Amino acid sequence: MITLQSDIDLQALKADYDREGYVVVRGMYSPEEVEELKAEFERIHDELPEKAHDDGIRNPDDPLYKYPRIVHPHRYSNIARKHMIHPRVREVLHALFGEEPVATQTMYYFKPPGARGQALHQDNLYLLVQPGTCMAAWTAIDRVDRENGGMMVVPKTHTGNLLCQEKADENLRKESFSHAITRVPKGHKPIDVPMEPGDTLFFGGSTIHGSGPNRSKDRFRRSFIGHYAAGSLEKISKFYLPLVRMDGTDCEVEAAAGGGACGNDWIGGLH
Ligand SMILES: O=C(O)CCC(=O)C(=O)O
Repeated sequence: MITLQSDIDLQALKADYDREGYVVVRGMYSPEEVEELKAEFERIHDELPEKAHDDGIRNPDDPLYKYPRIVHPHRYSNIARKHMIHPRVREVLHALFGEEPVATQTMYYFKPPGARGQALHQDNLYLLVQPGTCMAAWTAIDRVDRENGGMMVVPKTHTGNLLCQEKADENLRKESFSHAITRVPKGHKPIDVPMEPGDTLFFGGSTIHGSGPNRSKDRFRRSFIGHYAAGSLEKISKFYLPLVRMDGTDCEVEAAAGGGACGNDWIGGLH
């Protein structure tokens, strides 16, 4: 049982999420918290190059070679862990899941000018949360919009199945570092989600989402991302274990076969 203490209208938020499959909470993280995250990930980038996630990028001229994404920083950074289990994030997730959540993953994307985006996909294809699905809390560290590769979501896809992905062709690979794409179902359309620093976008594990390239000359598109599941989950892909309860303690559930880091090739998902 958690005590609700924020000014967020959780009922309205849940109604929006249930209808659209995503919802944005403005000012979820304070300017000081955003600065703390930014500084911590600059430190990790500068001092702990071994923590870079290997997306197979070997071209030194690729902006993502210089600024690879960071995966699972909550396993060694107290600051990442603290913000993963942020009390306001917990409140919102509790309302959206209808029960106490658990944290499954953190990531940080620097996405410098010129960097490729991540093709449209559904997260639970990788996390394999069962029963139910996962939920992302995607927080803007910079102002994000279409120019610098802000997030896109496809509304009303959250109640759909996990769809087979297609292998990305050469053209798509120029725009996306991930090598597979989920095609937008008939009658649906991706929309941009412009955000200010500290805003958090919540979206479900079936909600189709992704981002285009950062076409700006000089604007990073940094983001801190947490993935979560309802606390009553029974299985998740092994890559995400151990999970973290919202009081900061680790917990284990059964490992589901397959899955892996979002954006990595997952052969089981490629048809
Ligand atoms: O930040 C992005 O461009 C994509 C992030 C994403 O797809 C995710 O967090 O699941």
